[in-house]
Amino acid sequence: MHRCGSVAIVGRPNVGKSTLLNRLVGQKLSITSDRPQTTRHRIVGVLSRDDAQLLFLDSPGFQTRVGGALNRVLNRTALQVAEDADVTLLVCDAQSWTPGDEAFAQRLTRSRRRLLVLNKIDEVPDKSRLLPTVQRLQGEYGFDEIIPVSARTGRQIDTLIGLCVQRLPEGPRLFESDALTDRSERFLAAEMIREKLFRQLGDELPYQSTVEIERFEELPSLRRVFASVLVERDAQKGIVVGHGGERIRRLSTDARAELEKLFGCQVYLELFVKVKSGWADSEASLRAHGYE
Ligand SMILES: Nc1nc2c(ncn2[C@@H]2O[C@H](COP(=O)(O)OP(=O)(O)OP(=O)(O)O)[C@@H](O)[C@H]2O)c(=O)[nH]1
Ligand SMILES: [Mg+2]
Repeated sequence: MHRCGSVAIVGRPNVGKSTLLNRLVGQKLSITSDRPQTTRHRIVGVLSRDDAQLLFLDSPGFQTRVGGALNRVLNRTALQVAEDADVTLLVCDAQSWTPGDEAFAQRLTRSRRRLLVLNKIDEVPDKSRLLPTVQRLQGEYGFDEIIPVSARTGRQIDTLIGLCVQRLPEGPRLFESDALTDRSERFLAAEMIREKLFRQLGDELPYQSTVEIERFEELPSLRRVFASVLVERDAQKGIVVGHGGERIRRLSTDARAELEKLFGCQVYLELFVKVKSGWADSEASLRAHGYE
């Protein structure tokens, strides 16, 4: 028998959803950082085994603290991912169940086969401390299963995969068995550059900064990538460029290394910084920039 289906990975920002996706498929596909809402798009990670094909769906962190069009679109994507999937993994931080987790869990009533994933157990020295939380949440929300894992170390990841497989419908695979994702190299390139931007600039970076690929050339053993970092105001341009261009050079070097690993070939990368204000102010404009 062969099973195939989708597994949504949802939860509030920063709990480790994207790190978990990467661990589940064994390949860095989705970008990660300490900044909330690092993930902005639904992204599929494919795991093919002899008995099953799992389509893991990473999603933006759900939060109601920040307003605006971008946040609205991100929250909608998160809810949609959770509703459409065969199995839903609600991820939280094993250290604490917060009002943010609570708010999101209450909106998941329509999702099928909900499992609660307590992530980051590598940070919990005394695992027995988790027990009361597990019992309370089980009682309140009736999760199918509650499973503690560490996306960082890989602890319990195989068990989690097993629990997902059991819950998938029977069916043939939907992707080739060597496929990794539904996203193009061009999309992944923009994402990896955005990851370096988020990681290196941290709180200095305005919420709405993004990366756009201007040109992407695929040659036999080389990719040529021309990309722009979009910022809202002139003053922010300087922050990204850095003193004597030092920052943007480092961004470019780090992003290029990441892309060479991902594509398995040489990458030529040219990065620019552009001021484009208001691109994230309306849902129409967000759609034009690839947001669903
Ligand atoms: N110690 C520890 N840290 C983790 C683990 N998983 C993720 N992290 C860290 O938690 C931070 C957030 O991880 P992400 O995977 O980007 O979290 P996310 O839920 O995808 O965040 P958003 O996309 O912003 O919603 C990063 O600094 C990760 O390295 C884990 O199992 N253990
Ligand atoms: Mg993420």
